[in-house]
Amino acid sequence: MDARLEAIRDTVLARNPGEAEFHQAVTEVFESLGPVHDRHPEFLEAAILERLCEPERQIIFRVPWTDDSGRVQINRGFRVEFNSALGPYKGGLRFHPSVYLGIVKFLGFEQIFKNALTGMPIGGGKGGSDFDPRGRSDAEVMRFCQSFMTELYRHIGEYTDVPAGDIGVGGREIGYLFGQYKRITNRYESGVLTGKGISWGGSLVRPEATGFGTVIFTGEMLKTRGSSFDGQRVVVSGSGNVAINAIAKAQALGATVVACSDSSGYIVDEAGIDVGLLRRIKEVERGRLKDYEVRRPGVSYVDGGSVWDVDATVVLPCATQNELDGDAAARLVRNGLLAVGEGANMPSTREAVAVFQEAGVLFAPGKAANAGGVATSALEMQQNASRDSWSFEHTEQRLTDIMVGIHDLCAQTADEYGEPGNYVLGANIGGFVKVADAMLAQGLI
Ligand code: NDP
Ligand code: 2IT
Repeated sequence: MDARLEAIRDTVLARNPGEAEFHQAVTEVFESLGPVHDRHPEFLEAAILERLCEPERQIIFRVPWTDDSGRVQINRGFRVEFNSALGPYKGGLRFHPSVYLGIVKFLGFEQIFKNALTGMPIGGGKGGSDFDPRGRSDAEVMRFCQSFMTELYRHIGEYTDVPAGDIGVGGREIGYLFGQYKRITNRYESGVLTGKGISWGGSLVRPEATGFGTVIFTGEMLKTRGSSFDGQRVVVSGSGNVAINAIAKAQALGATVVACSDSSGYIVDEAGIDVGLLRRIKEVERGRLKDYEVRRPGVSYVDGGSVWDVDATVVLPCATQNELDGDAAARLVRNGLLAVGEGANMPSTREAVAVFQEAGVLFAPGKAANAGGVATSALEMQQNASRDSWSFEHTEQRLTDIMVGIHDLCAQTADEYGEPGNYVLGANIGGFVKVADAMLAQGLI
């Protein structure tokens, strides 16, 4: 890392002790930014990096609620409003027992650059709670969401901060959150949340957008090597919103997705995953992946273990951070891997990224490859602002154009900085320059 940036990075780490994921995300971005600071010494003089690493506002709050047996439960809520140089804070809410400030800050930090790459007018933010929705009834989830929003409402708004979903937060949770916001504020303010239901202000394609976008971006990378998804053998991790829609799109483009996972294990379905069945189990029944094996002959379910033990030419990690390490990367490379598209945020460890890049594998970092979700959230905000709703075809075309645009920006930026094919460098510099320019123009913010 550039020595000037390393000194700033070390200060950031010391000021934010115990936040391992935030440290990792900052380090990974700083590793790309030396050459930009050679060209733009004004960014250093204006302390852009120091400012970028300090969130504009961090909110931590108590979320008390009552479970179905009448017992009082207490969770912790977070919203980190990281950067508003390009637009209102924008980013999802994650409900998962692992959530703490370091996770929310890593996600919020990544979101700044991701949102900049989309070219849409959105700043970066993220939030969530250590609430675990697994095994909770709809009524419990509703009471939790109502309590969460009873504090959050005063910090958000269509021009201020616009949350959406992430792990553990989908259409059901956004519905409960929106209902409570409307009730407290007495405003039908559609643009305050995205990922809404289609009959009450949501956008077509938003549920599919992250997974579809990841496949579109990865397809553009494959095209640079004269290849495509057609005929690829694909492994996807996770079996949630992003994973399911990535599987659907990859197979629509002619690939065979042979495996996917949840936190308990993985399935191998050599015939290609039956997306209809997977959707029914995960989205309708809220079941586990193990249920898939019972319903489809010839499928094997592996309890525990790593889905990265299954060979593939393309892998799409779509579960969570640091789920693919250096050893798994080396194994995949030995067995003929061509490309990686990160649907999740920071799923590959820094060691894994190094293995992929050294082997010449096409590697799309999450902040570029999974930006289709937030980009379509921005399209949802556009439809809300104009009280309009667009067709599936029109919205999907907009998503495709945005993903191709992000791919080309990353590729061109990598070329411009003398590292053709380095999408990590392209994404980090491409996103950073937009935010840094806006911060310079807006004075000391
Ligand atoms: P979901 O909650 O719909 O699905 C998450 C999936 O990942 C589940 O299969 C879950 O398994 C698995 N998973 C979660 N945590 C772990 C863990 N600690 N270890 C192993 N598996 C785990 O979330 P999404 O699909 O929305 O999100 C997946 C990833 O994509 C996240 O990294 C998220 O930040 C990122 N992302 C999401 C966007 C969106 O629009 N939703 C946009 C951009 C990125 P289990 O059910 O067993 O917990
Ligand atoms: O990580 C992400 O980009 C998301 N979870 C989606 C955020 C959004 O505001 O749609």
